[in-house]
Amino acid sequence: MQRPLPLVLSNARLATMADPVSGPGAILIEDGLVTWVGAQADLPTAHARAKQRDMQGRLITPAFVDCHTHLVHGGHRAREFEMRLEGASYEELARAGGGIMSTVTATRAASEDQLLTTALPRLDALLAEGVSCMEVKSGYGLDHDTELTMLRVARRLASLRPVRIRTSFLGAHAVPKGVNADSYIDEICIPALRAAHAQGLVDAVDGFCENIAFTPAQIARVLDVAQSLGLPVKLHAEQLSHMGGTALAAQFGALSADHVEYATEADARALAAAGTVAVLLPGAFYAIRETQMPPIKAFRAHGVPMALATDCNPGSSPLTSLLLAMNMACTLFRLTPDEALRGVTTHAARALGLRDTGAIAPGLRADLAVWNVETPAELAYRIGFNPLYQRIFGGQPC
Ligand code: DI6
Ligand code: FE
Repeated sequence: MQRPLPLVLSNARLATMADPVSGPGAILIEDGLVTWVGAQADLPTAHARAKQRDMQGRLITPAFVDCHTHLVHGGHRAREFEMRLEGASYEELARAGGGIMSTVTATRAASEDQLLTTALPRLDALLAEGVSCMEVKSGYGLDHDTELTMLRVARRLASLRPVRIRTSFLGAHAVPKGVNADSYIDEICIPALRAAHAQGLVDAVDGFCENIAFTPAQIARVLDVAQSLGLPVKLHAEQLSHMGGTALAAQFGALSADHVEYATEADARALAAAGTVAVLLPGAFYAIRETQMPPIKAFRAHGVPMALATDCNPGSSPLTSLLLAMNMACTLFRLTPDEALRGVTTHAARALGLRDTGAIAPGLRADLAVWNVETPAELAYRIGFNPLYQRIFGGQPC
């Protein structure tokens, strides 16, 4: 195969998330990687003859990373949306057998191809906003075969679109009806995890530590197995109540603790010490009309990196826009637009354990987003408007 020629993106504004570049900037791309970035005037003359594309002053950021999604699932829950508007709470619906379990029924009933076909428009919506990499969880199968099917579908998405997919096994998402939670963990969840791992389907292991799902002790059994398999872990922690999931995540050196509305100052300290990212999911906060704010000030004070994601799922966050998640994080959680941008780039990559993306720097993948905006803050400021000019994936404009 012919090697693509080196490409220079010139005359751009740059939000690198690494070394700042002021004034018109340039990026040199070779073999899918960024090999030089800096002020236009400093571009080494050796590269001045490479193919140039004038960005006409547009803003270039790292491509976005959506580090928490349940993109693959059967059906929808519009009826539950109506019931919540009539006064039912998310927790009440879950306890009455709706919620996650209703999506489990729909996911089990769908074929592998149907799951793929219905996930694609959601994926396309994210790509249209400059996403280059995303995480996709299982967790709506809760049986051996359907959990593996979901992960296979997630892998197949990356062969159909220019995107990187990281999978998380979320067998410990809900307790199936009529099953004892401990038996479910030992007899279904852990064997399914081992089988999925043996088939190369798992990049990380997740769990839902919550009063409507699993206790820290039950989740710890799954995380022990993950560790023995050499897999990184992450957790849905402190979303609806304080259960100790954040401390557990820190204890396991998790990549991330996600939701964390009910996390405390002590939890923030533990995350900081463990180097665990706090993933904020303002779409879920908004959709279930949560009022408990994640402890943003404590995260800042203790230097906990904050990522932002869509939590795209059919129940608590039917959201397929990272731009809107950024706006919500600023308006609802009082993040600064800079924090929001870092949250969908550098910190999101870190929440997935990826070191080769999430910033624009020599040696990193040339996964970039080119925007028709003047300043980075404009990305978080608009509501429901997509200013993407072009997405660049592994050096290829697409
Ligand atoms: N927390 C969430 O927000 C999603 N899963 C979880 O553990 C929601 C899942 C759903 O409602 O279908
Ligand atoms: Fe989630």
